[in-house]
Amino acid sequence: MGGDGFCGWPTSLHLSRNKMDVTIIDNLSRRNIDNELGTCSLTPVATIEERLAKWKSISGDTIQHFNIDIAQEYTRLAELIERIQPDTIVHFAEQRAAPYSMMGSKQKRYTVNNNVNATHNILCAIVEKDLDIHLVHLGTMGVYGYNSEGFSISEGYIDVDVVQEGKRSSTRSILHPMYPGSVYHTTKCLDEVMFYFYNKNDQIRITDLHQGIVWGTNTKETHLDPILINRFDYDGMYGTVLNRFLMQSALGYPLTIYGTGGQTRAFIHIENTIECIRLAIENPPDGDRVRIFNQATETHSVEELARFVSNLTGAKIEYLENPRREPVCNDLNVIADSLQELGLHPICLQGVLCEEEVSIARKYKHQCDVSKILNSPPWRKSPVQEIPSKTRFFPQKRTHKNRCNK
Ligand code: NAD
Ligand code: USQ
Repeated sequence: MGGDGFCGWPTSLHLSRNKMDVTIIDNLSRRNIDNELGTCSLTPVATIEERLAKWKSISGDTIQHFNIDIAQEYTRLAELIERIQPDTIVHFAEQRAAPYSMMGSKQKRYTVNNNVNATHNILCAIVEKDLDIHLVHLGTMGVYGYNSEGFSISEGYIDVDVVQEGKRSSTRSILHPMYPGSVYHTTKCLDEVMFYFYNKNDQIRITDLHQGIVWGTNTKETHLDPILINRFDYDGMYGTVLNRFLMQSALGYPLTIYGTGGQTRAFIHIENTIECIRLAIENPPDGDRVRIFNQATETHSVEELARFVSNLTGAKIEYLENPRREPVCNDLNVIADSLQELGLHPICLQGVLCEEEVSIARKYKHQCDVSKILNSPPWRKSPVQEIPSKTRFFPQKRTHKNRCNK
């Protein structure tokens, strides 16, 4: 579901190359949102028909595409799932831009209706058709909020002692508290609650991948032909921070730090994204509870990234008023061991990979509409206030093993 998008397209090719039969369901809404916003990918994205025909001619493998709005067309979705009876459904099909979800009430309502119904319709169809399907969902690190407050963010669950009337009960494992920072991130929290219920009630086997910010463009498979090239979003709605900085340096545009740049986030390269999804499919859970993996390989502050890119390319840095409501800085330590235990080989921030991105951006810079670089909406109508960060420090429990370049 969502196999025409930035993560879904290279994953579809990677799974197909790894001898899996892949079917894409995608209503091409991401392409339509580009039309609505007057934006487009920096790289020239071929039509889905051209993409799939090229893949067949190169690999000999057929990937079928069905244009179904999975949030609105429940019957078509359920019938197709029944017909195909897949072992696994990988679910990317949601509106994924936090800024777009904060544009106005139309986009807020679209994001909630689309994302919540998409996820619920898949769950409902699996139950109605009585199929044993492993659902792999692309969730986000943003469900946790980004402040680890001296602890490391665990993979989905935390152990708590409940104290009532002065008495401490036994330890319980509960879902990590949720602190979404946008309407989009809120829908990912709602997804988590639906997964919890359908796993408990119907024993659906679910893996929820809490993914950090994805960077990079091409993968081994999308490199095979220009028609297979992946999207490169650079605009202020869908472009994510590191890819934006790399594109900005290619254009000679200053690197746009919002606020202080003290916001720390988790990151993962697109090659690692597709590897993680394959590993999750090849190693399905038993279904005792929803399996949650943190899908990230490193953490960096926005300012660190800007300095890294600036040192590499000579780009200037500009500090802008932050359109978002977020703390001026935060401390983020993440546990992300499970996917490495399954065999993930982390790809961390490296000059050579960044230079590859810059050269893609240079090649296609004529496609850039500079007026779309700073089109992010403010999170609130009233002037944005900077939220002070919390300065509570606890002893560190575990350090982030995957952290590099920090
Ligand atoms: P994307 O917007 O490029 O791709 C999503 C795809 O889903 C699009 O092709 C879109 O047309 C399709 N889609 C959306 N709603 C649909 C519907 N109702 N019916 C059918 N198809 C629909 O996004 P992406 O960057 O590929 O992200 C994929 C998933 O990974 C999202 O769920 C996102 O929340 C998650 N994620 C992305 C990132 C990132 O940095 N890109 C990071 C963490 C998590
Ligand atoms: N930022 C800048 N300058 C920019 C763009 C962004 O300083 O030009 C800052 C933002 O203020 C924010 C940080 O960079 O503090 C990250 O912003 P982003 O746009 O790169 O990422 P975000 O909005 O968090 O969303 C992206 C994906 C989303 C995914 C999420 C993972 O679009 O689908 O869920 O990353 S995570 O951040 O871990 O929640």
